[in-house]
Amino acid sequence: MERKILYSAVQPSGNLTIGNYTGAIRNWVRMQNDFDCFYAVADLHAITVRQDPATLRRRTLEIAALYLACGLDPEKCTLYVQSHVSAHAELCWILNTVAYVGEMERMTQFKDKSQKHADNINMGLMDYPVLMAADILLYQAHYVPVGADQKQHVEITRDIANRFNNRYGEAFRVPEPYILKEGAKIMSLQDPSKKMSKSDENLNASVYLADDRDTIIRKFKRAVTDSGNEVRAAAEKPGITNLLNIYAAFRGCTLEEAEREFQGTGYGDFKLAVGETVADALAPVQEKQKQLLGDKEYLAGVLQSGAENAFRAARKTLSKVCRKIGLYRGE
Ligand code: ATP
Ligand code: LTN
Repeated sequence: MERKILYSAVQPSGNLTIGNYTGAIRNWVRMQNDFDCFYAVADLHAITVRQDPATLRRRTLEIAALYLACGLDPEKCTLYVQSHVSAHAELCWILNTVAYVGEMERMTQFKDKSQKHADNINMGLMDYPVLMAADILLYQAHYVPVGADQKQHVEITRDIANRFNNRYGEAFRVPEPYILKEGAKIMSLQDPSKKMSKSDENLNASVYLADDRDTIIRKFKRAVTDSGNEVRAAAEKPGITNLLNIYAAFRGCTLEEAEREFQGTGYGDFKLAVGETVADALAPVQEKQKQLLGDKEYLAGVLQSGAENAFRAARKTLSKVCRKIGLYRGE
């Protein structure tokens, strides 16, 4: 039986947080045995906000190393850098002709980022979801494992695919988002009404995968909670609920199991337990990433064969699309 296809990516727009890990990468690792997986470092997406070139270059490699350190196996899945496969930008251009300005302006992420980067509302920022649609549709993906914040972008990808298929004939599979409940939306430790984000200026708001043990424990100790003293998940306790979610995601248990475990525990001890759990889980990943970054040749090799693999798959879709829309390719 043909294996189903999975596509996902993370942008090298900052240091990865535990949200990126629990919402995305951790699930990618679990799925690599059962699906045909393509995982990219989305550098073309990252430049929609201003990036320092040297930092972007370094981060791209660091994230690739992190993918491997988290357990992605290049023998089982295709790992590559988005800009190494030019078909992404080519298909994006074509899809731009079926995507509407109005629907792009309505995207939550576009609205948030336009506010945050008011001095740089560039065309790429608005076009971001179309490039993401190109990423996914090029590989005929069945599923897109992402955190909850990206659901809207997968939905617009479905709309674009359907619109194209209706107008020009079947060219794309219509993908589905794949969002796991535990860890799909980790909130900021300083403002639990806001998603934890790698580009948050407040360094205490996010726990980075690269943070050392003491830093992790300190950040959890300082996490904003409420004035009560009961460790349980509830709408009026967003800080504690977030910490319970993080704990459940890292322990691989359910929220209810986490609540039961901490019944009667004080906030201080609970926060320490969450910090220690996260630090314990990240230590081996950090060690492995360091080791991998010491072997740049190996990493470059993995990314090169990944890009070749991706290109072979992407080329098929792109030729089909060019044919369907009438781009002259010889008789
Ligand atoms: P930025 O702050 O630069 O927008 P980000 O931290 O939101 O970055 P992305 O590169 O946009 O990260 O997201 C990569 C993946 O991680 C996506 O699948 C996204 O849904 C997931 N993700 C990001 N933040 C969280 C979070 N707080 N909780 C769960 N998943 C998350
Ligand atoms: N926009 C995504 C990153 C991303 C992505 C993709 C995710 C770029 N291309 C394709 C899934 C599929 C984000 O997480 N911010």
